Amino acid sequence: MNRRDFVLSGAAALAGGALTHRLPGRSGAASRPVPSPAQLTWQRDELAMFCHFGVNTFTDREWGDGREDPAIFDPAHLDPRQWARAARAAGFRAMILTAKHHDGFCLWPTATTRHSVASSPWRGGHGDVVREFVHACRAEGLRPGLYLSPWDRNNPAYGDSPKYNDLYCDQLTELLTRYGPIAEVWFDGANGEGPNGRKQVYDWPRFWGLVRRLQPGAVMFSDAGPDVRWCGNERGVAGDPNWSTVDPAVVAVPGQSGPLVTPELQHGDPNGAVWRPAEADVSIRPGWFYHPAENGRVRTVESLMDLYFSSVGRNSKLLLNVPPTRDGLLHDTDVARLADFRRARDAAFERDLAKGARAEWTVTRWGSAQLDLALDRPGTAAVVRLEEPTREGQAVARYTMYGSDGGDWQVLSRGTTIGYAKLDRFAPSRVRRARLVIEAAVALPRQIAIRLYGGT
Ligand code: FUL
Repeated sequence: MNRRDFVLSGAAALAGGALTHRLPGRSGAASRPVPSPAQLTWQRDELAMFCHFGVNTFTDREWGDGREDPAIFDPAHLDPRQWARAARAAGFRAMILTAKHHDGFCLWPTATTRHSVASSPWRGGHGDVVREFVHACRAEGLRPGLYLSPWDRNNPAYGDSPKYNDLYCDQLTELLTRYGPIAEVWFDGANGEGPNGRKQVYDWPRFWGLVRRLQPGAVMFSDAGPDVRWCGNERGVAGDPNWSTVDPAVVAVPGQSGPLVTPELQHGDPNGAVWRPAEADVSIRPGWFYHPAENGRVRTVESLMDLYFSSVGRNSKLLLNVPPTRDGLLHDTDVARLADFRRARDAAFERDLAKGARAEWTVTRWGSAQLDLALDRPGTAAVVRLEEPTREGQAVARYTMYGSDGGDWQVLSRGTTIGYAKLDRFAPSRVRRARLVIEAAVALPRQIAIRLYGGT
């Protein structure tokens, strides 16, 4: 029996999406979850910078206890434009600020509490870090995001659940109505005790509904999404496999734990009913906030490249924290490291041997598929980048990538899921022809785009 139902040839077959095709008699793929436009845009950023900044920056702590005196907040040279320039130069497309961390200190002049920049000496109490941050993002073409910690160790209303939920919604309303479009609202599930020793019961459906109403174009991040999920660790390592679909019942609200939760966050679920891709957050330094003692412990460029491969290269997005100093600037070492990271990526992905290659895409109705490439310019490949057209969902569950220099096929890499992007590194290999074999899929695989990076 001929299992090959459909063959596409020509260089154009490489242009993912340009030659989408549907096999007769199979409609299951159409009913699978697909990303919203906001989720697609979020993932295409690939790289976002996280900025942990606040009273902890001045106390040298990671978690404030809420009793910090606002008088300590006085960055002499605060310049979010410098953060944004460094981010943009390094190829980042979004930036997220801790508008409020667990200590409850608000980086904008809020009407909800006196525990804010308005009570600090910075800019004579007339400053607004959030405003300067959002302006800097816009000026540098970055999409702004805000983190508003639900845990608040300062606010006396915390633990008085209806009252604090009202206050938290007021804070969200200020942040989401004063500063124009916000691309991502970042929630964690932190839920410790407040100043009165009481715990808070958060009203997540209300918070999410409010964000959706005020900023319909924003994505919301948390363990439980609803748009973007945590990858399950703070090491910047997405799962392998990593499905962008999840079962929403397994992680229903932020802050849940249990034996099923971490695997679901890491790997997603091939049969999950909702599209909720993973974001991998990690810091360029050991801590999230700036600590002078960590100036010699900024990640190396090799470590940053490893993070890129374990996040963007595993169908995730990298949210890399680069904490501003007490001066309100990114440290020179961090800025230099970001620039090195950009140079290393530019060098690794400079030459695509598969560009212009003649391609033949074969797919069976049983979910196996094959892409054959005859390279225009044979060369030595060391990295392959695979992309599914995720606008139509995610299908591939297992694949092998082969290369040949004219003789037998050699295995270059094997993998599980592809999704938005999959990057595999392998020992440099001479390649004239390449073959991707999709061995398992949960829906009909769509045209895969391949880039083969290497040199002559
Ligand atoms: C966690 C917080 O407890 C850490 O301090 C940090 O902000 C990290 C990104 O999220 O939930």
